[in-house]
Amino acid sequence: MKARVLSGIQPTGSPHIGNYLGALKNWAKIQYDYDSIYCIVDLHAVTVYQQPAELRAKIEELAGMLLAIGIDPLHSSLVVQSAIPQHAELAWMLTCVTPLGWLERMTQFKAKSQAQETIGDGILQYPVLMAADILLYQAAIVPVGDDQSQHLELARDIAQRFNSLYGETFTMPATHLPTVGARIMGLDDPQKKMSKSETGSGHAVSLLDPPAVIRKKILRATTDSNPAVEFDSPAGHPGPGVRNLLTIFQAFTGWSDDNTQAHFTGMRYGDLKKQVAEAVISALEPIQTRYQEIMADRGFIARVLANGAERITPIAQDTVNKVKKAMGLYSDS
Ligand code: AQP
Repeated sequence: MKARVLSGIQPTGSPHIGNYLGALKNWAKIQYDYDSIYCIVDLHAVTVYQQPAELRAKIEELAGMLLAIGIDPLHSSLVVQSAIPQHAELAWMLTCVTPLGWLERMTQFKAKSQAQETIGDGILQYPVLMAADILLYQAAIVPVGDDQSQHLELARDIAQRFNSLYGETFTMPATHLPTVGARIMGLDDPQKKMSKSETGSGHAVSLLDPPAVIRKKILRATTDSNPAVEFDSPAGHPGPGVRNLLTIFQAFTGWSDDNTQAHFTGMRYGDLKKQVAEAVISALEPIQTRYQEIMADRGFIARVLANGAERITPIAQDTVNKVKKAMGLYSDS
């Protein structure tokens, strides 16, 4: 039997090259080697207010995008989190075994709670729901970007705590990061990770940006005062902005470190940016074409999501039954 993979993406904003290089590209790559479940995590999205009609539209668009980047519904189950009530059910049971201090320590919680005046309980509970997503399917491998590493550690801690309180119930999930591109930084600020919720127009390259917009965003990317690319210089070059551009280039082209260094050493930043932009444009072009084709058949997307949910609901129910039994909760199954 193949090991199970699970990962998720929020239907917020517009998916960007950070999402693609950190997670989605890996999803498509490993789907044939594992029993794969990919989830549009709309319950996570509503931890921050979402305009309802917009959220509804984004769920379908994101499903279209996941198919366009190569998720194959004959091999992977593509589902929407809220269509499978067992996610929320298990999240509650896991909440009850999770110490509050573990959640308050999460970097994402600290950052998000500082940014808002009133903070919803959902932001605090976010990683417990994520643990439920993973443990519900007894996933062994979770391909994510590096920003999710801390949440994955917490999912393992929660699983361990549950197992030690109530007996072996959950598979321990391992984090799977890409070798290049695990953390793509914002083009406007290379100290911040590229994120869908950042609204600055020069922050992220969306997977649907037309070539002219991609060129403009990358040509304006923040670099440093050096005129040209240097590696391992005493002054600390390449700086974070240039390093980010080189990472984007390598992740899209698959070039090795040696080839990249040999090719770019001494190149002026303007020329580096032009080459990075062209690499991004040519990688995104086939994805954008497929996306337009897929979005012309909304019935197909609905069928893929319904089939995915039908295929994996028995696995989710089986875990919930086990958990209820282990905890002594009432269950007639
Ligand atoms: N910058 C990134 N570099 C590499 N991987 C990334 N991921 C996200 N940003 C980067 C990975 O993409 C998957 C989906 O994550 P998400 O839906 O949480 O995306 P986001 O862009 O982080 O979305 P938001 O809405 O803007 O969230 P916040 O506000 O939390 O940043 C994950 O595997 C993630 O690791």
